Amino acid sequence: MSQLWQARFFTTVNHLRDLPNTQVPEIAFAGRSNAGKSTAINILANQKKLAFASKTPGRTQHINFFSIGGAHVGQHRKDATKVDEIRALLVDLPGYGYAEVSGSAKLHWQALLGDYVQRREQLAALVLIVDSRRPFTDLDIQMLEWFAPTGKPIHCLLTKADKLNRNEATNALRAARTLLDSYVDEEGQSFPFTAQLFSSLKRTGLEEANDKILSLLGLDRDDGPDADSQ
Ligand SMILES: Nc1nc2c(ncn2[C@@H]2O[C@H](COP(=O)(O)OP(=O)(O)O)[C@@H](O)[C@H]2O)c(=O)[nH]1
Ligand SMILES: [Mg+2]
Repeated sequence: MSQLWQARFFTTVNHLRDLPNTQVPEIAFAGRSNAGKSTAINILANQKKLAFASKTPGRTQHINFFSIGGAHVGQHRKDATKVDEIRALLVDLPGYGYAEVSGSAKLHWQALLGDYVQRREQLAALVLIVDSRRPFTDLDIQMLEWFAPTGKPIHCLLTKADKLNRNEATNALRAARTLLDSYVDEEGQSFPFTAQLFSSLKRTGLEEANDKILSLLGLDRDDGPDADSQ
Protein backbone atom coordinates (compact mmCIF):
# COMPACT_ATOMS: atom_id res chain seq x y z
CA MET A 1 0.00 0.00 0.00
CA SER A 2 1.44 3.33 -1.07
CA GLN A 3 1.29 6.42 1.11
CA LEU A 4 -0.29 8.12 -1.90
CA TRP A 5 -3.38 6.01 -1.25
CA GLN A 6 -4.00 8.19 1.82
CA ALA A 7 -4.71 11.20 -0.41
CA ARG A 8 -7.81 13.16 0.60
CA PHE A 9 -9.29 16.40 -0.60
CA PHE A 10 -7.77 19.26 1.39
CA THR A 11 -8.69 22.58 -0.19
CA THR A 12 -9.31 24.35 -3.47
CA VAL A 13 -7.80 27.70 -4.39
CA ASN A 14 -8.55 30.25 -7.10
CA HIS A 15 -6.20 33.05 -6.01
CA LEU A 16 -2.59 32.96 -4.87
CA ARG A 17 -3.50 34.80 -1.69
CA ASP A 18 -5.59 31.79 -0.67
CA LEU A 19 -2.78 29.22 -0.91
CA PRO A 20 -2.78 27.04 2.19
CA ASN A 21 -0.46 28.12 4.95
CA THR A 22 1.15 24.69 5.19
CA GLN A 23 4.84 23.92 5.58
CA VAL A 24 4.95 20.36 4.23
CA PRO A 25 6.44 19.55 0.81
CA GLU A 26 4.01 19.53 -2.08
CA ILE A 27 4.22 18.10 -5.59
CA ALA A 28 2.16 19.62 -8.38
CA PHE A 29 0.65 17.88 -11.42
CA ALA A 30 0.50 20.02 -14.54
CA GLY A 31 -0.47 19.27 -18.10
CA ARG A 32 -2.49 20.02 -21.14
CA SER A 33 -6.23 19.38 -20.86
CA ASN A 34 -7.10 15.81 -21.78
CA ALA A 35 -3.49 14.59 -21.35
CA GLY A 36 -4.69 12.20 -18.66
CA LYS A 37 -3.79 14.14 -15.51
CA SER A 38 -6.91 13.40 -13.47
CA THR A 39 -6.83 9.73 -14.41
CA ALA A 40 -3.15 9.49 -13.44
CA ILE A 41 -3.76 11.14 -10.04
CA ASN A 42 -6.67 8.78 -9.37
CA ILE A 43 -4.61 5.71 -10.28
CA LEU A 44 -1.66 6.83 -8.15
CA ALA A 45 -4.00 7.51 -5.22
CA ASN A 46 -5.88 4.26 -5.87
CA GLN A 47 -9.19 6.13 -5.81
CA LYS A 48 -11.83 6.40 -8.47
CA LYS A 49 -12.90 10.01 -8.06
CA LEU A 50 -10.25 11.91 -6.12
CA ALA A 51 -9.41 14.17 -9.04
CA PHE A 52 -12.46 14.41 -11.26
CA ALA A 53 -11.69 13.14 -14.75
CA SER A 54 -13.51 16.01 -16.34
CA LYS A 55 -15.90 15.61 -19.23
CA THR A 56 -15.64 19.33 -19.90
CA PRO A 57 -11.93 19.96 -20.25
CA GLY A 58 -10.70 23.39 -19.27
CA ARG A 59 -13.51 23.94 -16.78
CA THR A 60 -11.38 23.24 -13.77
CA GLN A 61 -9.55 26.54 -13.38
CA HIS A 62 -8.83 26.04 -9.72
CA ILE A 63 -5.86 24.55 -7.90
CA ASN A 64 -6.92 21.53 -5.88
CA PHE A 65 -4.89 20.29 -2.93
CA PHE A 66 -4.94 16.73 -1.58
CA SER A 67 -3.32 15.84 1.71
CA ILE A 68 -1.21 12.82 2.55
CA GLY A 69 -1.42 11.87 6.23
CA GLY A 70 -3.39 13.72 8.90
CA ALA A 71 -7.12 13.95 9.11
CA HIS A 72 -9.60 15.33 6.64
CA VAL A 73 -9.64 18.94 7.77
CA GLY A 74 -9.87 22.21 5.89
CA GLN A 75 -7.11 24.77 6.19
CA HIS A 76 -9.39 27.33 7.82
CA ARG A 77 -10.48 25.07 10.66
CA LYS A 78 -8.75 25.82 13.91
CA ASP A 79 -7.56 22.27 14.34
CA ALA A 80 -3.82 22.71 14.21
CA THR A 81 -3.00 19.30 15.67
CA LYS A 82 -4.67 17.52 12.76
CA VAL A 83 -3.10 19.80 10.14
CA ASP A 84 0.24 19.09 11.81
CA GLU A 85 -0.14 15.44 10.94
CA ILE A 86 -0.23 16.15 7.23
CA ARG A 87 3.04 15.03 5.70
CA ALA A 88 2.72 16.19 2.11
CA LEU A 89 0.31 17.68 -0.40
CA LEU A 90 -0.54 16.63 -3.94
CA VAL A 91 -1.55 19.61 -6.05
CA ASP A 92 -3.78 19.31 -9.12
CA LEU A 93 -3.13 22.35 -11.31
CA PRO A 94 -5.67 23.55 -13.89
CA GLY A 95 -5.26 21.91 -17.28
CA TYR A 96 -4.12 24.21 -20.04
CA GLY A 97 -4.32 24.57 -23.80
CA TYR A 98 -8.03 24.15 -24.10
CA ALA A 99 -9.10 26.09 -27.19
CA GLU A 100 -12.34 27.50 -25.81
CA VAL A 101 -10.80 29.20 -22.82
CA SER A 102 -11.31 32.94 -23.33
CA GLY A 103 -8.59 35.57 -23.32
CA SER A 104 -9.18 36.78 -19.77
CA ALA A 105 -9.44 33.24 -18.42
CA LYS A 106 -6.15 32.43 -20.12
CA LEU A 107 -4.52 35.44 -18.48
CA HIS A 108 -5.89 34.39 -15.12
CA TRP A 109 -4.49 30.90 -15.70
CA GLN A 110 -1.11 32.29 -16.64
CA ALA A 111 -0.85 34.49 -13.57
CA LEU A 112 -2.07 31.78 -11.21
CA LEU A 113 0.05 28.95 -12.58
CA GLY A 114 3.14 30.95 -13.44
CA ASP A 115 3.30 32.59 -10.04
CA TYR A 116 2.50 29.39 -8.19
CA VAL A 117 5.21 27.25 -9.84
CA GLN A 118 7.83 29.98 -9.73
CA ARG A 119 7.25 31.27 -6.20
CA ARG A 120 5.81 28.55 -4.01
CA GLU A 121 8.63 27.57 -1.68
CA GLN A 122 6.93 24.42 -0.41
CA LEU A 123 6.70 23.13 -3.97
CA ALA A 124 9.26 20.31 -4.11
CA ALA A 125 8.80 19.21 -7.71
CA LEU A 126 6.53 19.21 -10.72
CA VAL A 127 4.96 16.19 -12.41
CA LEU A 128 4.35 17.16 -16.02
CA ILE A 129 1.67 15.06 -17.71
CA VAL A 130 2.24 14.78 -21.46
CA ASP A 131 0.35 12.65 -23.98
CA SER A 132 2.98 10.23 -25.28
CA ARG A 133 1.56 10.48 -28.81
CA ARG A 134 2.18 14.21 -29.07
CA PRO A 135 5.33 16.25 -28.65
CA PHE A 136 5.52 18.83 -25.92
CA THR A 137 3.24 21.78 -26.70
CA ASP A 138 4.13 25.45 -26.32
CA LEU A 139 2.46 25.55 -22.92
CA ASP A 140 4.36 22.46 -21.74
CA ILE A 141 7.56 24.23 -22.77
CA GLN A 142 6.32 27.31 -20.92
CA MET A 143 6.01 25.22 -17.75
CA LEU A 144 9.58 23.93 -18.20
CA GLU A 145 10.82 27.49 -18.72
CA TRP A 146 9.01 28.81 -15.66
CA PHE A 147 10.24 26.01 -13.46
CA ALA A 148 13.84 25.59 -14.65
CA PRO A 149 15.16 28.67 -12.77
CA THR A 150 13.94 27.20 -9.47
CA GLY A 151 16.41 24.33 -9.89
CA LYS A 152 13.73 21.90 -8.67
CA PRO A 153 13.01 18.55 -10.38
CA ILE A 154 10.42 17.89 -13.06
CA HIS A 155 9.26 14.33 -13.71
CA CYS A 156 7.32 13.81 -16.95
CA LEU A 157 4.73 11.09 -17.27
CA LEU A 158 4.27 10.22 -20.95
CA THR A 159 0.69 9.07 -20.64
CA LYS A 160 -1.55 6.81 -22.73
CA ALA A 161 1.50 4.70 -23.61
CA ASP A 162 -0.97 1.84 -24.23
CA LYS A 163 -1.81 3.58 -27.51
CA LEU A 164 1.77 3.18 -28.80
CA ASN A 165 3.52 0.05 -30.02
CA ARG A 166 6.86 -0.86 -28.49
CA ASN A 167 8.86 0.98 -31.12
CA GLU A 168 6.77 4.14 -30.92
CA ALA A 169 6.99 4.10 -27.12
CA THR A 170 10.77 3.81 -27.21
CA ASN A 171 10.96 6.71 -29.65
CA ALA A 172 8.57 8.86 -27.59
CA LEU A 173 10.63 8.32 -24.45
CA ARG A 174 13.88 9.04 -26.24
CA ALA A 175 12.48 12.24 -27.81
CA ALA A 176 11.19 13.46 -24.44
CA ARG A 177 14.53 12.79 -22.74
CA THR A 178 16.40 14.54 -25.54
CA LEU A 179 14.21 17.62 -25.12
CA LEU A 180 14.55 17.61 -21.32
CA ASP A 181 18.33 17.13 -21.54
CA SER A 182 18.58 20.13 -23.85
CA TYR A 183 17.82 22.39 -20.89
CA VAL A 184 21.09 23.53 -19.31
CA ASP A 185 21.91 26.29 -16.86
CA GLU A 186 24.55 29.00 -17.32
CA GLU A 187 27.30 26.56 -16.38
CA GLY A 188 26.11 23.98 -18.89
CA GLN A 189 24.70 21.73 -16.15
CA SER A 190 21.51 19.92 -17.04
CA PHE A 191 18.39 20.35 -14.91
CA PRO A 192 16.90 17.51 -12.82
CA PHE A 193 14.32 16.71 -15.50
CA THR A 194 13.29 13.07 -15.96
CA ALA A 195 10.68 11.20 -18.01
CA GLN A 196 9.00 7.81 -18.11
CA LEU A 197 6.25 6.02 -20.03
CA PHE A 198 2.92 5.71 -18.25
CA SER A 199 -0.48 4.18 -18.88
CA SER A 200 -3.36 4.54 -16.47
CA LEU A 201 -5.32 2.02 -18.53
CA LYS A 202 -2.69 -0.73 -18.37
CA ARG A 203 -1.00 0.53 -15.17
CA THR A 204 2.30 0.67 -17.02
CA GLY A 205 4.96 2.64 -15.15
CA LEU A 206 2.76 2.96 -12.07
CA GLU A 207 5.35 1.66 -9.61
CA GLU A 208 8.10 3.80 -11.13
CA ALA A 209 5.91 6.93 -10.96
CA ASN A 210 4.80 6.15 -7.40
CA ASP A 211 8.37 5.62 -6.18
CA LYS A 212 9.58 8.77 -7.91
CA ILE A 213 6.81 10.91 -6.41
CA LEU A 214 7.38 9.56 -2.88
CA SER A 215 11.08 10.19 -3.26
CA LEU A 216 10.53 13.76 -4.52
CA LEU A 217 8.28 14.38 -1.50
CA GLY A 218 10.85 12.89 0.88
CA LEU A 219 8.31 10.24 1.92
CA ASP A 220 10.55 7.30 0.95
CA ARG A 221 12.91 7.82 3.87
CA ASP A 222 10.83 6.40 6.70
CA ASP A 223 7.51 4.72 7.38
CA GLY A 224 5.97 7.49 9.42
CA PRO A 225 6.55 10.06 12.15
CA ASP A 226 7.46 7.36 14.67
CA ALA A 227 9.93 5.52 12.47
CA ASP A 228 12.95 6.91 14.36
CA SER A 229 11.83 5.46 17.68
CA GLN A 230 11.51 1.91 16.40
N1 LIG B 1 -5.99 4.81 -23.50
C1 LIG B 1 -5.82 5.59 -22.43
N2 LIG B 1 -6.69 6.60 -22.19
C2 LIG B 1 -6.47 7.39 -21.11
C3 LIG B 1 -5.37 7.17 -20.23
N3 LIG B 1 -5.42 8.11 -19.28
C4 LIG B 1 -6.49 8.88 -19.53
N4 LIG B 1 -7.14 8.46 -20.63
C5 LIG B 1 -8.36 9.02 -21.23
O1 LIG B 1 -8.07 10.35 -21.69
C6 LIG B 1 -9.17 11.22 -21.46
C7 LIG B 1 -8.72 12.43 -20.62
O2 LIG B 1 -8.32 11.97 -19.35
P1 LIG B 1 -8.35 12.96 -18.06
O3 LIG B 1 -7.67 12.22 -16.96
O4 LIG B 1 -9.71 13.49 -17.79
O5 LIG B 1 -7.42 14.15 -18.61
P2 LIG B 1 -7.06 15.55 -17.93
O6 LIG B 1 -7.87 16.58 -18.67
O7 LIG B 1 -5.59 15.72 -18.20
O8 LIG B 1 -7.36 15.49 -16.47
C8 LIG B 1 -10.24 10.39 -20.78
O9 LIG B 1 -11.14 9.95 -21.75
C9 LIG B 1 -9.45 9.22 -20.19
O10 LIG B 1 -10.22 8.05 -20.08
C10 LIG B 1 -4.48 6.07 -20.52
O11 LIG B 1 -3.48 5.80 -19.83
N5 LIG B 1 -4.76 5.32 -21.63
MG1 LIG C 1 -8.67 16.66 -15.41
